[in-house]
Amino acid sequence: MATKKALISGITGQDGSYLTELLLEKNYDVFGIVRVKSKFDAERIEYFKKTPSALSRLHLIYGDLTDSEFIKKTIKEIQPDEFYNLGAQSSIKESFNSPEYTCDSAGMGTLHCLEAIRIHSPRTRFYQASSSEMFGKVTETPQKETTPFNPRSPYACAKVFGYWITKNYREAFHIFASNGILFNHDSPRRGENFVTRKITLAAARIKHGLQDKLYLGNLDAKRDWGYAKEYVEAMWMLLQQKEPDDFVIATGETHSVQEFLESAFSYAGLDWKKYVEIDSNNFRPTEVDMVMGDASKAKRVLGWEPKTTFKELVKIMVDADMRLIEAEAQDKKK
Ligand code: NAP
Ligand code: F7E
Repeated sequence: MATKKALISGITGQDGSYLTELLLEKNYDVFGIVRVKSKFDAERIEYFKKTPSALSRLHLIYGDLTDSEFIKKTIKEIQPDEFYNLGAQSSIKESFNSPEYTCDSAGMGTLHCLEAIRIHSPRTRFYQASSSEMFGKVTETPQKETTPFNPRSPYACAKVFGYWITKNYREAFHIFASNGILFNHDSPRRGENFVTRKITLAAARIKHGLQDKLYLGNLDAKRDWGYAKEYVEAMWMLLQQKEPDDFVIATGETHSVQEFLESAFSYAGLDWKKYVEIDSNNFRPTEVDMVMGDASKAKRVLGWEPKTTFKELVKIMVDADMRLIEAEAQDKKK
């Protein structure tokens, strides 16, 4: 069988790096869209450095989702079997500061991909990185594929557009286009501006005497947190189905930011109350108070279910940041 070609936007992100590993292991040729100014995060490509044969199947293309001509040209040239659209300005807080750019990348960027597929490569299977943030101020719990959307940020509004335009191109043009509605998923590769990583990095730095305080915002918000490495498997599974469809991917548990904080600090041997201060700058104009997903359709149809528990995720992230900060501290001593 010929080697399959996958195109990934957002390859330098948390999910993009795990998905690249998964697809290279499955013998795909992987093409990744990298922003011209972006640095391919060294920490996120350890695997590729250790496996030179995989490196020869990884191709980086410089461009941007907001550039429709670039997306058209890329899809025309590559003719990918699968396209994973993971690129977006993905910070909710930042989306209130840069609403237009957020909508251009996360919303219109999705349309650019679908139009390019429709015109130049209609057999390409398309994965859209939809989000639990679309449920926003939730109208039922747990949230499933039929739960109405009620977005609470420019980011979430853009993702709602991305969701519907994906569904529309599936229905109108018979493109194999599926939405993965993923609830929060984190890992040691999570960006430092997201709350879990901010907490685990702070715990490691405080433990090594490199930080005194951790400034946070709303500790009462609740999220359904899973392990990113497992969530990219679901993305791949979505595109291997007979028919395109939309799936919620979640753990089915919800925990507050404070619970994450307590677990991470106590695992690091610290009392969080001694170090944490609340800074109003970390609050959002409108907040998503609680999400909790029902992934029973994914279990039934895809055979996907989460394996890593909340406590295990906390440990994975704290252990990784302890190693990282320890290595940094050793380097400074040299
Ligand atoms: P992430 O770490 O923030 O990565 C986002 C990626 O998008 C980065 O590679 C970034 O490039 C790229 N990007 C940003 N703007 C772009 C543009 N205009 N053109 C091309 N690429 C652009 O996000 P993630 O956590 O891996 O999430 C992947 C996707 O799933 C995102 O669309 C996110 O919104 C969505 N999602 C995430 C979660 C979650 O809990 N992680 C849950 C649901 C949905 P740079 O490296 O240059 O910044
Ligand atoms: O916030 C609260 C904050 O920024 C989680 C993205 O991947 O998942 C992510 O969005 C909660 C919020 O993630 C701080 O108010 C308190 O209630 O880690 P976060 P998010 O907003 O849930 C969804 C599913 C996506 O789709 C997004 O792309 O934590 N919080 N104090 C804080 N949050 C941050 N960032 N920083 C704080 O200091």
